[in-house]
Amino acid sequence: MLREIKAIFSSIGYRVALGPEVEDDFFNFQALNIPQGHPARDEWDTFYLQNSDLLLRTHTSPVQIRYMRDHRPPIRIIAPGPVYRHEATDAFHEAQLSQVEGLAVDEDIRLSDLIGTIEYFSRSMFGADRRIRISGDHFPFTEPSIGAAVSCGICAGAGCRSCRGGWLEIMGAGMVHPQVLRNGGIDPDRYSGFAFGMGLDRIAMLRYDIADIRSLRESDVRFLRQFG
Ligand code: 2U9
Repeated sequence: MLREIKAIFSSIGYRVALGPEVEDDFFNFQALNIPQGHPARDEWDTFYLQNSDLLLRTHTSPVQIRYMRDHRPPIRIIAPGPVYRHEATDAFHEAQLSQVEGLAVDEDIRLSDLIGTIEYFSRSMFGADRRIRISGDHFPFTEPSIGAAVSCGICAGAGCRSCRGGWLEIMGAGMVHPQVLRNGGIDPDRYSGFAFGMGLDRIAMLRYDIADIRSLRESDVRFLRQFG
């Protein structure tokens, strides 16, 4: 999955950026408009290292904060890697998951650029016959924030047993909040940017019709054989 996602984004000028899995409070939370004591922290509960300011990152966004501090725009990067959540395991959730986030910062970047990028990604990943649906959402680090869904490959958006409403959520995204740009050392009066995030497991589940996320890590040969 990651190899394909990298190929799709590298075809439109993105580079891969990596960073530490053990992060500090500033890069994982504060720089992303999630101050200490803010209720938004409940959504990204994680594992904390004792007697320190360190934690297991809950998203790869800190990689992009670090990248902005080290590079001048134009910026086009994807940041893949493992992230962690303090979460009970079920058919859709695991305490460790793989994420891919993306960031583009330049002069005159706007929401239509983000939507075009999502459409290009979705057509490349799921096929040119699939449509995308954009809706409003909320994240502390983007304003405005959106959710993107792809039309169901089985019923083409009409609604069926496998998708329920006809649409399957593929990612969250939005325009980078001006304060988050500032936290990355970038002047929001000159530059703007968009960011997006997706769970690799979820993309794999949609692409290969996998019903239970745990199948991806069980190493059951009966499951693995379908991938050749
Ligand atoms: C910077 C600024 C903004 C990244 C974003 C999302 C929306 C999002 C989730 C999708 C499924 C995580 O794996 S998931 O649970 N992500 O909805 N992520 S915008 O925003 C950024 C990143 C970096 C500097």
